[in-house]
Amino acid sequence: MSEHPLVGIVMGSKSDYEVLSAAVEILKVLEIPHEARVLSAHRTPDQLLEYVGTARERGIRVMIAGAGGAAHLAGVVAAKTLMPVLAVPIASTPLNGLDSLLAMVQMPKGIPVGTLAIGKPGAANAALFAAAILALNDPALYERLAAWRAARAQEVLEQKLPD
Ligand code: RP5
Repeated sequence: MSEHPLVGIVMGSKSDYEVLSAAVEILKVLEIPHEARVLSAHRTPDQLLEYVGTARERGIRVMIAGAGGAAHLAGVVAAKTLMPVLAVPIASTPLNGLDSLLAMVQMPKGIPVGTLAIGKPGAANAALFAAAILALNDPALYERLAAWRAARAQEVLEQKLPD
């Protein structure tokens, strides 16, 4: 997106994008400027810290971090910023994301990470959570988010069961 991004998405590997794309789709629908980067807490720690350390001054207001395995990415991001950090556990190991979920949700007291569900539902909800945070100070976004919710409700009401 050309407008300056409000949401920064980081993921530990390009392989995580299949899941994080669910967040990108929601941000696009809600017209929230965003950017996405592949940055790993253990493979590119210096570049990750540089990115997070300069995010706020570049206008980013919420971070989304998705990773699999030991999944320390969100915790490292949260260690480097006071912005809200939303974590998406990714099922990329034989433990099916439970490893990532526990790593993210069990952050020690003092450095919070808001952990969503494993996989695409969590990625979509991370984007919706980011939208809710940004909507606190953006009435137009609040209206778009309300319309999105209303559309989902309408979808349910229009569902028909077989006779
Ligand atoms: C983690 O290791 C990444 O977040 C990814 O979920 C997982 C596997 O990475 P690749 O081997 O696909 O690069 O760091």
